[in-house]
Amino acid sequence: MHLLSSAVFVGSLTAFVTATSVLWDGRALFNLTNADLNSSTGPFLTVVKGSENATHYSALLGHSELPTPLWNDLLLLPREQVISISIDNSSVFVPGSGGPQFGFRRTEFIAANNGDHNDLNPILETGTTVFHVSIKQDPTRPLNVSHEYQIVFIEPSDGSHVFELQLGSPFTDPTGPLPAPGAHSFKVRDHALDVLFETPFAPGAWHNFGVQVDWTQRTLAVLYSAGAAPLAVVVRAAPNLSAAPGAAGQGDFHFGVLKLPLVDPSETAAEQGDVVHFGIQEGTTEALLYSGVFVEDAAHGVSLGYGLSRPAL
Ligand SMILES: *[C@@H]1O[C@H](CO)[C@@H](O)[C@H](O)[C@H]1NC(C)=O
Ligand SMILES: *[C@@H]1O[C@H](CO)[C@@H](O)[C@H](O)[C@H]1NC(C)=O
Ligand SMILES: *[C@@H]1O[C@H](CO)[C@@H](O)[C@H](O)[C@H]1NC(C)=O
Ligand SMILES: *[C@@H]1O[C@H](CO)[C@@H](O)[C@H](O)[C@H]1NC(C)=O
Ligand SMILES: *[C@@H]1O[C@H](CO)[C@@H](O)[C@H](O)[C@H]1NC(C)=O
Ligand SMILES: CC(=O)N[C@H]1CO[C@H](CO)[C@@H](O)[C@@H]1O
Repeated sequence: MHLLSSAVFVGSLTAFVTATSVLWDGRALFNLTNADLNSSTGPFLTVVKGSENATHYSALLGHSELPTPLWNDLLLLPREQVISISIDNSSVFVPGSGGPQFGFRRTEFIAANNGDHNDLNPILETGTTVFHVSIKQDPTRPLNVSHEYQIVFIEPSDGSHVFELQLGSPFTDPTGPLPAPGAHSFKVRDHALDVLFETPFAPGAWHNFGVQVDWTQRTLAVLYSAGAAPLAVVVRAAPNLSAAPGAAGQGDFHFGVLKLPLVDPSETAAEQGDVVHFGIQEGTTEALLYSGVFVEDAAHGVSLGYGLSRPAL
């Protein structure tokens, strides 16, 4: 196996091999079905989407696509299905209040146990926990990096994000030159929207992220690797003190495709500042591929892939 000869592997020999503690597992086993997605049975609440059923916007890809290799079983065989999550012009979410979100196009999965996220969130968001996710391009349905995409985030009820993974050109009012510098890169942003880590979204490869949240000290740390390499630390624990402590800082763990609009010069100044309800959307069909989504308790180590782990950061 080529890993044995890689410098990354040699560098991680100081890591220890141990069983870590998975708090919620969103790696879609082969017995999870598209019907389960429709009904939010299993690990995903699938309500953040447009008016069509969940299977219009998402699919479990069975054996047709290989997941990130980091979490394959000991025989190197995949133990999870890739999930495709897409948006089109019908992807207008209507929340419980506030009216249809015509500014956004969005499809997101939320971590849950058979639809129950409220009981799960305090378990995932206490102590020090690590949010793992791997992302790959869907070459047939590319994103439009002239827009901003928020693709992974934890959202407390105030609508802020404890951290987020972002792609594309950050929304600005007025619109700046497009695409913005770094539009083709993933950005891991903290609660204050400062960029902690940036790396290019190269086609054809899985991009593997682990974001460690210390919910008590309110810090963030980031691990990353591309392709088959085990995770490596790219950001040591950095303060994230604008995030609220305690229950007010806890919220749903989302992953998917949330596309922001561009400012529409024909709309009023107030409308131009209201990204949720106004602005320009082309209505194109776009998608991302996900695998390796799970949350673990860092008290038992941070998983790096291939059964390796390291102490919390
Ligand atoms: C899928 O398989 C796992 C592991 O064997 C099991 O725990 C789970 O209950 C199964 N899910 C369904 C929906 O059958
Ligand atoms: C999900 O719902 C859609 C719309 O009702 C339906 O066409 C599709 O067959 C459902 N998929 C499964 C696997 O049940
Ligand atoms: C989604 O699926 C449910 C259950 O199968 C069905 O009652 C409903 O009409 C479907 N909605 C759409 C928009 O297809
Ligand atoms: C996309 O949806 C919006 C809102 O429903 C609608 O106003 C617009 O005409 C649609 N665009 C296309 C290209 O279908
Ligand atoms: C991408 O977005 C820009 C800005 O709105 C738009 O001009 C362009 O036509 C879009 N490209 C596609 C393929 O939709
Ligand atoms: C990296 C970093 O320090 N990020 C932010 C975390 O929260 C503090 C307090 O609000 C901000 O000032 C930092 O910029």
